[in-house]
Amino acid sequence: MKILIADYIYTQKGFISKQAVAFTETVKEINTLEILKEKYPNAELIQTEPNSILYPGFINTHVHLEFSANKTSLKYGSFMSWLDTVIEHRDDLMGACDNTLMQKACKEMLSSGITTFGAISSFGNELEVCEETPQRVVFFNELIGSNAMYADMLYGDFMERVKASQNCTKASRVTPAIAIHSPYSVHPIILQKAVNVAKQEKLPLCAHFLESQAEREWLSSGTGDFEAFFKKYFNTSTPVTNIEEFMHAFDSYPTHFTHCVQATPKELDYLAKKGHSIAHCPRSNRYLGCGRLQIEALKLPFTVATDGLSSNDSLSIFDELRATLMLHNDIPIQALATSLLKSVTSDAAKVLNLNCGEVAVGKLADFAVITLPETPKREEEIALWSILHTKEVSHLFIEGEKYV
Ligand code: MCF
Ligand code: FE
Repeated sequence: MKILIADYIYTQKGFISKQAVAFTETVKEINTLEILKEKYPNAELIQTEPNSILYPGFINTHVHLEFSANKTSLKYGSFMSWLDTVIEHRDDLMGACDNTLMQKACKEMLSSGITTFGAISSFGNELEVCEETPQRVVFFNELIGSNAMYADMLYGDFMERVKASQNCTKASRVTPAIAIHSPYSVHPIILQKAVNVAKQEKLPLCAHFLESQAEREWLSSGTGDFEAFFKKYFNTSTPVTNIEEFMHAFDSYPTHFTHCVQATPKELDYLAKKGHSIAHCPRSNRYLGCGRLQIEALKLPFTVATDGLSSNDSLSIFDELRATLMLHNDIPIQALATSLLKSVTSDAAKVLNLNCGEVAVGKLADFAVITLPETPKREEEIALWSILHTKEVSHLFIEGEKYV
């Protein structure tokens, strides 16, 4: 048993003070230090620095580790130029992305307090790293392939990767999962097969959806920048699906849709009605010229996620939260800070169906302790000060084990 003492604990009821947490792999009790010491006299005491706040470990629901080698290869500014450079540099970037680089990416996430991440995997290259990293990993095997001629082969390869991720060692914290790349890149027949697998085997499911204006135009009318792209690389001139058909493919299974920047209010309402959620990647959207997701109007749960280094400059969840505050400059800042912390803790855990994301009895003891540079003058501002002042966490626990 361990007992952790911090000035504040972030809970569903707000920040509480003068309390400590007793835990093993899970949280056993939250009470005053005196009572906990009396009840668990042999427990190891962990006294954190003054002005520390205990948070549940942060959850980054969407990252592409395989693209960690990108620094200046991919062109930012507009989605289509970015995609062209993905095609151009993909092999080089994959070749340069060895285990050491991906371990560095995991470490960067860990230092910023991320105890769980959703890894979108195109080839399965990062499975070994994800098995070895201390973090909980929801391993999203990506299905991609719009050409009916190759669909069966691509689906076969995809299922092999799904199986490999289902056979991870018990010691690892990997959960197998499925990612549908996007409506423009996945043939509806294999899409439906993959959704059925997710449903039957109860695997978390995600999909990039309505990220760019070009995607919207291609899916609605077969025109725009994607027309030349598909002509050039695939010698086709018609989209394999449309927005409505794609959305309906997920009707019977809650899915985590990434981006949705270009979705209409009606489409967002539809997603909400079907119990789906959104991964909001503000820096990725900004860097790829995709626009701003109107989070103030959402009626469905959303998470804030970094996306990969393919469309970002860091994998720090606090860098992402600070950027989110800047992008949504019309939303009152204190309320926004509070809702963003929820989006990367309890809301994200619900989306990924994990028993973490809250400091509460019975939850997994995944914690991130942050330390403010001085005593917060007003309690209602702790959420904002936490986001603004944190570069690295001061302690981090996963399932009760200390890693930072
Ligand atoms: O989320 C961003 C932007 N949207 C789509 N795909 C990706 C992102 N970052 C990496 N990707 C990957 C995706 O998984 O890039 C490839 C896929 O394997 C693009 S499709 C040619
Ligand atoms: Fe992505």
